[in-house]
Amino acid sequence: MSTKENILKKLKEKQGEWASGEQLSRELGVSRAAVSKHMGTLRKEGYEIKSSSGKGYRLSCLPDRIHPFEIRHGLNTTVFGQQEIACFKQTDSTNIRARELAVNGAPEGTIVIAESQTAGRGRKGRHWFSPVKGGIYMSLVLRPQLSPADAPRITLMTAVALAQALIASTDINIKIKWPNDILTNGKKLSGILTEISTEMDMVDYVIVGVGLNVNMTADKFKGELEDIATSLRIETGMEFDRSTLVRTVLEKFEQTYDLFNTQGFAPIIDRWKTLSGIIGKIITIDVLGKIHKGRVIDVDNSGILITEDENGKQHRFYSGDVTL
Ligand code: BT5
Repeated sequence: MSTKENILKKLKEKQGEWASGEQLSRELGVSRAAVSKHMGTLRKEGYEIKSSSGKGYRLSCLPDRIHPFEIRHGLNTTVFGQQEIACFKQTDSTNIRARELAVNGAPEGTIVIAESQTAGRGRKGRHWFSPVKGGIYMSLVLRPQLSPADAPRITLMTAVALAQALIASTDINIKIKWPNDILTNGKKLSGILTEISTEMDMVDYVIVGVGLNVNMTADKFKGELEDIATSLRIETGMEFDRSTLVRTVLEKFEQTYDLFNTQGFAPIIDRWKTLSGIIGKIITIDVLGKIHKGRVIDVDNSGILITEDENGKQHRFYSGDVTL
């Protein structure tokens, strides 16, 4: 832990009470001037720290931004979030940043997070609305032992992890929509964008991008997203601490990924089916503008959606946009 992080830890342990500058400098083995400099840096990062010449320093408010220290504090993982957590105030797309890190050898578990994105991406070049302070825009670097054909499993696995994190954090009804949406009350709360890089016949790295609407109010979605998007705040009337949510998502992700690596895809797809409730439903699926209608009979072990049309003929879909 750096001196700055140690100072923060000590301030937090005081739970809003004063910590004397002299004591901090003695306990951490640094000068009073160094303590004061680190307080300045923490303030710039959004921590509200009061100072008084007689009493020292007091942490009065945590930053309303996602901060690596806040994520790591109490994080119960061994890989995800334990490597670099690169935090941007603004970037084009966290998937692009994560890809750059992966190309340069970043290990599995590396995380990129942004407060806002100027070119947040969905599938097929679509846009992901990523306003400041409202959401979580996060990308994870994975290096799974996987053949490229099995890569769609990662999206379904992430959806299971994300759904479980939301179920653990809220009491709203959470549903997975094939292949990459998390819905509540029929509206989109979260989307997943999985991008892979292959080398020979194996996956080299996978970037899993997660966009989650957290504290946006309804007016933020005016326009084309009005009828299709929602946030945790809209659904619950409550504001959420985004660093805590990120921690829960990383913990559920690691548990699900470990299950996937040790027991294969079968337990994941079973959970996915329970959380999606899509089997047996009549759906329409739009594949590059071509519309199919049918009853879902299964999602197979590669994440492929299988439907049966009114003539009893089966169809297999690798991707597409589903409407129930
Ligand atoms: C997705 O694509 O749902 C994947 C979204 C992944 C976004 C994350 S954010 C972090 C990481 N960095 C990135 O650049 N991307 C990832 P798709 O299924 O194609 O859905 C896109 C569609 O969702 C859009 O065409 C809109 O209709 C809708 N949409 C856009 N922004 C939204 C939002 N904030 N909330 C709900 N729906 C949205």
